[in-house]
Amino acid sequence: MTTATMSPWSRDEFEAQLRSRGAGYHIHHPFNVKMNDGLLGPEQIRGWVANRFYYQVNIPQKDGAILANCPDRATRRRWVRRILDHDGWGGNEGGIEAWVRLGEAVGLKREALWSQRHVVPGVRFAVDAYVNFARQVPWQEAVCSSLTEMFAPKIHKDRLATWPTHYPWIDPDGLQYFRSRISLAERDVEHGLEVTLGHFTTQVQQQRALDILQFKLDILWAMLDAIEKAYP
Ligand code: AHQ
Repeated sequence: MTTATMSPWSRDEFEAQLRSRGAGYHIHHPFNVKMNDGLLGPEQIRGWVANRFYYQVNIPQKDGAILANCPDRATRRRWVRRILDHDGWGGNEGGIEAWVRLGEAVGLKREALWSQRHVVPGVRFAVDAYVNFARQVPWQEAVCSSLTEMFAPKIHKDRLATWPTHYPWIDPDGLQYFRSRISLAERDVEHGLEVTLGHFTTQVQQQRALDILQFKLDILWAMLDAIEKAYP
């Protein structure tokens, strides 16, 4: 039996298949395990924050690429919230500013983050691959790639639970970004799953969705590989 001749999974089974890929999520990366176990020093934490800032500031451009490729007004009305969540709007400073506050809490200057001088090549390549993917593929495929956030609430909760104990030198106010993402990730995943489960309906398409999710898992994993190597 080839994939082309197999019958597609039901929506529930397809979602279960997507969620099973959580085994490869960067929560399991040795660098993240060390982080949660309190085994990282200040330089390693600062290196991670400065490099992840490059990911954070690129998310709005990734989401803007999805909007640009999406002809459906109802989808765009929902998806646009992601840009505002990061860039902020009105009195809400947004997630990028919250990440700058995280940077200051771990001892990085605002200018050091925005200069991007700490960003290592492997992180830059992985993040740029994500933004370019979103620009070039059908918008539903880019939506599918955001589903690594199915596994994000746990990783944020782990940081909130472990950093105050393991890294008492970090001002707890700096952890606000992690607090803010838990409900936003859950909201985002609800929409992302709705699009993905509705769009990828044949077995071949469902396999494509799993391959897309694996591509994004590899992006997150490769970022930590590069950070781990740069900050031994
Ligand atoms: O802070 C994160 C974030 O805003 C997003 C947006 C989303 C996407 O569109 O791909 N993914 C994502 C993620 C964020 N934080 C990561 C972390 O480990 O703190 C997790 C990451 C994700 O799971 O994709």
